[in-house]
Amino acid sequence: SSRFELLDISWFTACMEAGRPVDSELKYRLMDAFEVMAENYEFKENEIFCLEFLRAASVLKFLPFPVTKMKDIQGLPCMGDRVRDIIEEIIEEGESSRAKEVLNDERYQSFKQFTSVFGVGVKTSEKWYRMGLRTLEEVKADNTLKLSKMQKAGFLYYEDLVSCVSKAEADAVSLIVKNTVCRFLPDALVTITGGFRRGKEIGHDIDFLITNPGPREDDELLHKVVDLWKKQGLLLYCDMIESTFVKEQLPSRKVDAMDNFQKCFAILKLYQPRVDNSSYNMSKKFHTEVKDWKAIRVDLVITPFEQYAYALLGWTGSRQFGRDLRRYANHERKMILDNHALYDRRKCQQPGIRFRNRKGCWLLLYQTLVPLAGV
Ligand code: 8DG
Ligand code: MN
Ligand code: MN
Repeated sequence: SSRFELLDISWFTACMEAGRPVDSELKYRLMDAFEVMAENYEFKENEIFCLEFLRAASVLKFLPFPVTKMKDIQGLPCMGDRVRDIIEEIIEEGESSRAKEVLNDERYQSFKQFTSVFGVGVKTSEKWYRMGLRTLEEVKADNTLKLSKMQKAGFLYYEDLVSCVSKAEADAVSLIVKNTVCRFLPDALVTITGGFRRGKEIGHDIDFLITNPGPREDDELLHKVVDLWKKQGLLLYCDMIESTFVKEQLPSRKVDAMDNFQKCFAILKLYQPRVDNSSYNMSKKFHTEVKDWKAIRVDLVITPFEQYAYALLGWTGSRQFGRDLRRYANHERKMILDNHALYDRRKCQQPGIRFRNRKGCWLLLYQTLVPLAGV
């Protein structure tokens, strides 16, 4: 039923409180199959089917009991027909023919390779695939392609960027970020967000949220930080996004909306002591240089202090949790949550006005939305 399409937070919380999720071989096999299916739908830009499998994977992940038969998933939310078919097949046959088909699919394999490059998304992959390109080697060999600055960096530091960031590396970068920020704003709060704040051991990047609790604000802070790293030779790439937040602006109703904070998507050079002495000695012998650093993707986001709590919630993720939280706020609490504030729709003096946005989607416009208290 449609009631179950919403992730019921109380049900979810009950599962979390019931203890650690119970893992079983079969559950991992199911989650892996769902993730492959979701990814393939993402590559086909079918957001609805993609989300269906992502939600199903999230539900299984925190299920406090193992799944061994169809009866185990009875009454669970987010188990639509497409999902159930795969569960049934995996329970009976041990694997999913559909997921296997996807894994062997040429288009899926190419998109998987292409999107592993920083700066390459589904749109670019589609373009390359249509041009007949199938592997990253073929892309690299094609010098008619116009790569963006971001994609060039993506290829240049490819090996480092696909190898995951460890917790130790995150801590090392965290020190660098804190030291640099505090040079310019001594009282600034610098917090790791993203996967590492959720307790993950590895990540694809490191996310930071920066705010200043004091009266002082510095619109130039992020520029100063980045400029210093440039001078120190630590900045390998930087894409600065200026803030587009307007106080009177109405919140975005899109479930997947990004925010309007000033931010920087960067690649930093993290110097690492070499553990492996043999290559060092070899290099001394042959007078070649040994690379003693690793390229690391870093996201820096800066927020006004009153919006810090909402930014922290949003940037902590996961993406799926954020989506569900916003859906819950909207449908069950009649509120609107985004990375800037929480708004109560019932406190509106005037009813919302329906209008179509540029993409032709219906939106509700509230003229008198007042954000609830911030930090
Ligand atoms: P990972 O890096 O370990 O792979 O996982 P992650 O840390 O959860 O993912 P992320 O892509 O680094 O994003 C961190 C969270 O921030 C994610 O759950 C969604 C949220 N988020 C926003 N705004 C934006 C945005 O503009 N871009 C991205 N990439 N994420 C955003 O709230
Ligand atoms: Mn991250
Ligand atoms: Mn990130």
